[in-house]
Amino acid sequence: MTSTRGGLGDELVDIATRLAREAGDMALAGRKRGLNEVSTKTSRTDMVTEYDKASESLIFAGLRTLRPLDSIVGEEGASHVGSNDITWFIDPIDGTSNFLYDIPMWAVSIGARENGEAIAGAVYIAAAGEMFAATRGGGARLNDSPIGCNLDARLDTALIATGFSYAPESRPVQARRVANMIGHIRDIRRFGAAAVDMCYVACGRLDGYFEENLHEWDIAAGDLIAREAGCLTGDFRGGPIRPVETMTASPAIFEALGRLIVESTVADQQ
Ligand code: 2AM
Ligand code: CA
Repeated sequence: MTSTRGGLGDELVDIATRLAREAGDMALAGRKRGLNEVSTKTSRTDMVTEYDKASESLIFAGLRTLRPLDSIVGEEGASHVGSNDITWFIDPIDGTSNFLYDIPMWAVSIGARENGEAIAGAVYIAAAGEMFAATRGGGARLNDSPIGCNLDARLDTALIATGFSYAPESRPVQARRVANMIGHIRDIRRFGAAAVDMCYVACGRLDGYFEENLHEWDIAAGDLIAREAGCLTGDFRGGPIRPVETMTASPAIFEALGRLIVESTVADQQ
């Protein structure tokens, strides 16, 4: 049977949710038993565990079996160059520091793009049993119920999440920016998992989120889920979302939040 455009999104989101749940439940069970292998990647605080690798292997194997012609890019190195126009982006554990410290704010994130445009995505917060999912044009869901962002947000009462880079030299600049912003909003949250933050904006648990220096696999699923929930996503100055500069917010505060971020940013004084 030839899939229609909508049909393809449904097929891909079914695969994404199934594999995200399987991988997340496996990692959660493993975390409860304890970790044996913990090492660092790009900096002394950028961590990887055996479950980042096991989760990615499980998802990669599933995608290769179910979607043999698709391309695959994974954070831990999984890679396949396919022969059609679908590419999958896997973050096998988003929020690895939380996973390491046994804080429940981590997720498996799987997003699919067709010719570069998001078509399906799933973010599974295993410790909470929460599956966020979306298809292009089909809306966003949390555990099969439709979700929407907080359309009544105001900047001066907005709850905003952010993250700080793993690169030590970027962190003081980012911290000063937050210090400058914090008197103009309700408060700041720093949960430590980009995909979770984007899904939280999507379901109205946050009013906005911004972060720098991410990667495609961090945002591929969360961006679609947020947009399908009625959020706007982009960079800080009204351009398209980019992993190096990511903002997700209720349309009611999107522009004002971008302005506040830009105005609050002061270059490193050293
Ligand atoms: P990870 O847990 O998969 O590494 C933390 O601020 C969030 O940003 C997490 O989602 C983390 O993903 C992600 N992240 C990805 N690259 C990052 C980087 N270079 N610096 C900081 N956080 C990064
Ligand atoms: Ca990760």
